[in-house]
Amino acid sequence: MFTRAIVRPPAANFFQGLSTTGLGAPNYERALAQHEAYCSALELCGLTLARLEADEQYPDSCFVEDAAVIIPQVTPRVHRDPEGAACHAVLTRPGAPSRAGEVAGMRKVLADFFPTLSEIHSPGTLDGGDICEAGRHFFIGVSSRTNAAGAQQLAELLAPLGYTSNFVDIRGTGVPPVIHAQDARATPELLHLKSGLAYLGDNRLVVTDALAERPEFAGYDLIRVPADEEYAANCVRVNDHVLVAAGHPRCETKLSALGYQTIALEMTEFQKMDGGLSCMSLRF
Ligand code: CIR
Repeated sequence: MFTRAIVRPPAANFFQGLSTTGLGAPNYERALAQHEAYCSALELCGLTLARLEADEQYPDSCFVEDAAVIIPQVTPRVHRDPEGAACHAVLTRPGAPSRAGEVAGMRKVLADFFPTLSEIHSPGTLDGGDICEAGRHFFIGVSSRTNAAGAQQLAELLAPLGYTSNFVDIRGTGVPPVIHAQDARATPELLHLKSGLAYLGDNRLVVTDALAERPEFAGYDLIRVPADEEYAANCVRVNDHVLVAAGHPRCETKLSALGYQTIALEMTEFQKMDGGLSCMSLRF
């Protein structure tokens, strides 16, 4: 069970963030409204939010997930939160130079919750969006943002905490080189591993077609998102609910049919900036 989440709204210069989608500039007012609805959904799922101030210095800083990785406790030797959430936190070293400075702000916030923080060091780079926890196992995406050194450092932090891990190289992996009406992207490559993958618990992974055949995911029950609903692969299980991007009805229907209570959230403005549901919060 998650009890908390850290969130940060987009700043007025959100449109200056990184984007490969070719979907145009985000509308700021609409982005704020979508972010607020996202926060309300997390609260509905039972989470207490730490709401950070918008930060104009870093136009991508609303994507808080990329600056840290939270590792739930599986052994008794890590910190136990007074409210019962027990985790270990790792500060990342984002692969995009324009985002490197986001970690300093995250360090301050996480210090309120975690007495000690681990971190990824040079030459490693790692974005939280490449890290997919699946029970006692972590999939670590190697991407244009997360390099082999960063992936290796995280694997070495995970092992003594009781987690296995493996690397999933997603460079060159993505949607087929066609422009879908809804999910137009200027590049066929997945930005992050979780752009195409989500773990729902119960040995279930939500995957795009591009990842479905990968040997790393053999042995899991795969929920394949329809080819024209690829963006919805980045859904998030939060306690008794699954957050899913609105406008992907077949994916939502598949999840409902499996018994999940879905909450559909408008994400159009964040999608324009390559962001998905998971990257807008750090949950623990
Ligand atoms: C970036 O390119 O870094 C941002 N515009 C989007 C980051 C999205 N984060 C994520 O998927 N974890």
